[in-house]
Amino acid sequence: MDRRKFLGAATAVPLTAAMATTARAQDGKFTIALVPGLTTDAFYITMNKGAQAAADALGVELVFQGAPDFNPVTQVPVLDAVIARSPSAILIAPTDTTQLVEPLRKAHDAGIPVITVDTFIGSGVYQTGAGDADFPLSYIASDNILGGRMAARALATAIGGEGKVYVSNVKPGISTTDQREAGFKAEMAENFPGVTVLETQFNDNDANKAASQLQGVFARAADLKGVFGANLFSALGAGNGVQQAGQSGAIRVVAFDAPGSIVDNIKTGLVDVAIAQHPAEIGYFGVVSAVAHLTGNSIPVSIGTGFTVMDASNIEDPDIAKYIYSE
Ligand code: T6T
Repeated sequence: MDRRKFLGAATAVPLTAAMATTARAQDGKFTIALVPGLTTDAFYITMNKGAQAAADALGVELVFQGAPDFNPVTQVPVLDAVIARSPSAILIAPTDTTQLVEPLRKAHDAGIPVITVDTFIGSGVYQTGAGDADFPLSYIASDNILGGRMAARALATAIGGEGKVYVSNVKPGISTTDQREAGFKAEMAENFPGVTVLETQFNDNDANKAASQLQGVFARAADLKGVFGANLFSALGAGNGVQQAGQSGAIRVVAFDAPGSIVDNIKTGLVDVAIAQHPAEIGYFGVVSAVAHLTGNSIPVSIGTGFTVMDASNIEDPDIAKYIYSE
């Protein structure tokens, strides 16, 4: 592998010895690795498409390599294998805020620039010189606190501002879904006093588990009014649980993420609202930022991408439907 001295001009971050080289493949192209939370999730498949579009436009090679489930235990060996191939830069959605810090430090210590996409490590505030997890160059993602607040407003409105709801979530320690739950609870506490938020149900990213948990919560609270599915699998499972309990339209569902299946559920009335992220933009800006850094430009320490709120009133609009995730 041909490594050349980094001779770039202005950079937003201090240039340390470890960061002072960039790697190009033998054909002279930069190689950028994208390590998703898991490979089979429509969210990351869509992110990869956006990343590939940027890679094509900029003439760099993109490698998409991840684990089959959303779990640090399976993600870390994939990351180790990626680091061993010395890519020019790594874009990664770390599956845990703390457990990915040391594995990613290996990349940083090897001089491979790290940018986190979707999820973050540590506090997600990078390049401050504080803490032990601020070495990634940039964090590119949705504003997940805001997304959780938007979900709370949608669910509170759907249930007329009164009644019991709960959050169907993945597991603690994931920056995105932790923040969505925090935003959801904060919004309910501040603005919807008539809404009671029951204990969160953690499903380990397993839609079947989320469906049985819905039925369990309903068995314990027959006056359950609504559920917020904090990511794709939580929302899909919660919706299925509502349907299996024969409560479609009675227990209201607000979904985070927008795969085709959730959109179908909007059309049947099972799901009220889906908050679509813009994963293709996250992937696109990830590659553009990596190349900008590799060619000597400064890059922002954080880039926020937007949301599209989908419901029965707008889902047929092509300007809305274009944000449905690719499968
Ligand atoms: O919601 C997305 C992503 O933002 C989150 O970090 C993990 O779950 C998804 O990939 C959806 O399954």
